[in-house]
Amino acid sequence: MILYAANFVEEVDLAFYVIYGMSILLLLLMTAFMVWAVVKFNKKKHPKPEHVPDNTKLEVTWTVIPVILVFVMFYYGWAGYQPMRDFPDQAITIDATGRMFDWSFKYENGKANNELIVPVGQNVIVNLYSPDVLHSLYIPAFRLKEDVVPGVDNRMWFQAMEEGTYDIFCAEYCGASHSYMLSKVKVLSQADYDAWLAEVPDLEGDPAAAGEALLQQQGCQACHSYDGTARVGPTFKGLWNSTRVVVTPEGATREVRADEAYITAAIYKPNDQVVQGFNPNMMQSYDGRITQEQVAQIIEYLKSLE
Ligand SMILES: [Cu+2]
Repeated sequence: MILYAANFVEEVDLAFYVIYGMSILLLLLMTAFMVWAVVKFNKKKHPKPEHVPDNTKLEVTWTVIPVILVFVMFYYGWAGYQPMRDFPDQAITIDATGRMFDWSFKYENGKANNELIVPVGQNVIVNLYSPDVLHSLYIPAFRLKEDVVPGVDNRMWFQAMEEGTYDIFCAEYCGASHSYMLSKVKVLSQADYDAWLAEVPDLEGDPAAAGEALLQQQGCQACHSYDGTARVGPTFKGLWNSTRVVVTPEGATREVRADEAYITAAIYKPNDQVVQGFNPNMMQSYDGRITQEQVAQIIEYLKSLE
């Protein structure tokens, strides 16, 4: 028995193989016919043009057969697609937000994560939101791809059938770091999922750990590494208290120290001072998404990164 990662895989694959099989068959038949025609109607054998009379039977045949083939393809395509748009009444609902350039997933109990954690064998509805540009949530192993459009309430659903970890891509070109807009679906057993969902880390009294969790949740690592490599934005490693040359929107450069004021400004008004060598306007303001208190937690975590 073949094991499928999710409920739609079997039908989507069937539609694919039906169309693929027909394409191969048609390719072979047409190529064979062309070769036969080249030999049969060779100019040496037929030096003068000859009148070829109508053949109604032949014309009807080559119209009706392709029409039937196209409808067969349509049938399998529709049979695979229709259930994806037929949403179940009973389902876990997760809000997914795609933004330049990361994914975040919010659960009914308020828990947020930058990976999609789901239980095996349960219906999951994923609401899709984008605050900025077009993205597309693509889970190849589940044969699912749905556009994430600003201002449009789109959604997808699935039922994972195999525990494991699967890739998530953004399948709609959304900017310079589109190809870094990666995440994972983790399919857990029901018990592991329940435990994961209920687990709210107690970060009270540990601002650095709270800051780290927040950066994780917001997907900051998509653009800012922890290990010194430059991505779309500068690395977090060694950032705290370092001296940096920044460029203002007017093009002036100046030297600043990465202190509290600088980091706060970098989160709330990221484009007012862009580190030299990095492209401006790559980051949106996190004003309204990260509180002052959370900025302080992030700063505590950055201090620990030296
Ligand atoms: Cu994207």
